[in-house]
Amino acid sequence: PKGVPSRHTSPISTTRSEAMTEAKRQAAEKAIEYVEDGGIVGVGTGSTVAYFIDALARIKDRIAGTVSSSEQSTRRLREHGIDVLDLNAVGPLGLYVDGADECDPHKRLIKGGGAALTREKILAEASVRFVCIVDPSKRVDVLGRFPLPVEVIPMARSLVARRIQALTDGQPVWRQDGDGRGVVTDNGNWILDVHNLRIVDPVAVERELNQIPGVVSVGLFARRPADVVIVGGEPPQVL
Ligand code: ABF
Repeated sequence: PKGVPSRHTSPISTTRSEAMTEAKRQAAEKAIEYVEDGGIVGVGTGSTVAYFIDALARIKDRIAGTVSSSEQSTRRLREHGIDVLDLNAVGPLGLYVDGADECDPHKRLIKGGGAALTREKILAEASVRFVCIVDPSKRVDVLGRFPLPVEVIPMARSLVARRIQALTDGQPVWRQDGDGRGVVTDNGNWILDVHNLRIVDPVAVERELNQIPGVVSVGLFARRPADVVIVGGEPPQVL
């Protein structure tokens, strides 16, 4: 009957989250084009990267292995029978693929929503080409609406929080789980999420916060931004 949407309703009727999920998958699939035969692929963390890992599994015989940014990604890679190697054994990476929480027009990122920022930043530093895969909701003009994750040595949590309040307009909040315990990273550290920042100079803020004793890493990828940003969609947009 006219006007009554059938079961196969048009894309317009999908919910926003379904559209974002589809966009994550589209971006992840597009990133496979950057995988070189015989290469070792750096693999990030998060739900968008999970789609990339699943796509990588289809071509795992074409690569020499991966280096992982988290125990979470390592588990998923190994479930697919994909080799996970030690960064110290492989040297520079030709390609690193990872998600982000926010991406500005200069390909500078906020990352760390998945608590894996430190190893992600190590792999980004080790890679020749960092390809960031995002859904459209991650694109912003100015970084900071997403609270900026900062990994800290547990004993220094309060000191670092005070220094951040002195240095910025931000409000640092200790990331805790449902039981009120601090979320512990793969490196055994805690995380402060800094709210209410408007980061117009991400390189300067990254440098300033990195200096504070007790800070392990800052979830700003600005000194070393992404090289390529793939935004999911039909077709995916390559920036
Ligand atoms: C990881 O994945 C984090 O750095 C980033 O916060 C998160 C993005 O999550 P998702 O892809 O699930 O949106 O890279």
